[in-house]
Amino acid sequence: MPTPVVDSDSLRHRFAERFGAPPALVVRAPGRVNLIGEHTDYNDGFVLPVAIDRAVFLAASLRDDRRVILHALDLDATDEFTLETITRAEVGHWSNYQRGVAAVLQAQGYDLPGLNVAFAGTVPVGAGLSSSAAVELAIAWAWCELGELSIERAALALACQRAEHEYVGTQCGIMDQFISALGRRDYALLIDCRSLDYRQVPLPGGADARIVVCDSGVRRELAASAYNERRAQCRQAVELLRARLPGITALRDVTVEGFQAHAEALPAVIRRRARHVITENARALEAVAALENGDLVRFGELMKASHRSLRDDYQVSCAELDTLVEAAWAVEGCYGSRLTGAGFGGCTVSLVDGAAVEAFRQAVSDAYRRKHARTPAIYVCTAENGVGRI
Ligand code: NG1
Repeated sequence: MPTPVVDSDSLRHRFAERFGAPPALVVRAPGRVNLIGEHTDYNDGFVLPVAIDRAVFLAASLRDDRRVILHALDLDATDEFTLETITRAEVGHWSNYQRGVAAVLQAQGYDLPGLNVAFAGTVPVGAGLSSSAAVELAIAWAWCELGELSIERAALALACQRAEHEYVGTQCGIMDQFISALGRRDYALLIDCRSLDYRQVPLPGGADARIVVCDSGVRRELAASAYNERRAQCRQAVELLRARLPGITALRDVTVEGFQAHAEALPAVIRRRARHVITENARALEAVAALENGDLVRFGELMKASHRSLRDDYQVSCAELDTLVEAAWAVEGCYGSRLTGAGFGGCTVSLVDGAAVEAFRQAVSDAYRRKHARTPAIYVCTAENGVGRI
């Protein structure tokens, strides 16, 4: 394996080794963790992600032709394409992210220069911390700066989402690209996934509470098919509820009270799926109010309720995630904990008093080792700015 690149100095050095001169710029694009609002984005609902201090770092300089030379340092792999006619690499190839971003920006009328690029990252791949969006935003930002393009951050996020739909083939929501573009140090981002309105929500200081991510190490084989099945069940719930609640177009439009009045119209499984989404939207909004009032205890309770709902109603948890979450709940100084991302593996997110972090790390690791004979990777995260030059 190549030596990992973990900071911008080593990246500059590796770029110069590769291309014979230092880069013109280095870009950092963060991964993310979602604090609450799970499986709500594709139901036009609310999410509350944070950009974290694990990121993709990308070094670039201009070329005087229209080629794009890409070096993926973590993979020790090189690829290139021409901006004259952008083609897709084979399905699953890492360069489809950069190809897709280039193709979408050019289709939007932007004139892109050729680039030499080297990149590496500290976002674990496939853990649900959104390394894909970080890769997209990093290259998009390099084109903005070196090509002197003036594109608003929200528009850049939308272009990257389109690249992922059209070039990578993942029908993702807008949460990941939005937070990688619009994150702000010490803030979470409330996103209305229907209107795309957003609001920065201040987080408590690090001594008061830390965001701790625990990676179960379980990769999410089941996730893709189950994810599509959940999406279909949500659409079915909307169809059935529309007979009683004319005018609704997504579960976002149904209040908790409206749901309770009409829940019996739904078959049992669909009812549980809908109940998760509808109550999760309410929890996400209440969680924002709790943060704004400095009420971390209430915020933590809402995280716990979110996990129970994901486990029992949406049925996207697994034994490993439940172990991590229940061990976290038992730690004094842990406000709350829940699975984050699509589920079936990946990570949990916890809010932990700054003074309790070491005890938390110990207790959760011990419980996980006892029950599943493996050690979870634990990241104590800070909330960071969105994509930008460093
Ligand atoms: P993760 O599991 O973090 O990739 C997925 C979706 C999100 C959202 C969550 C569930 C992709 C790329 N992302 O996140 O848009 O729907 O599940 O809240 O599919």
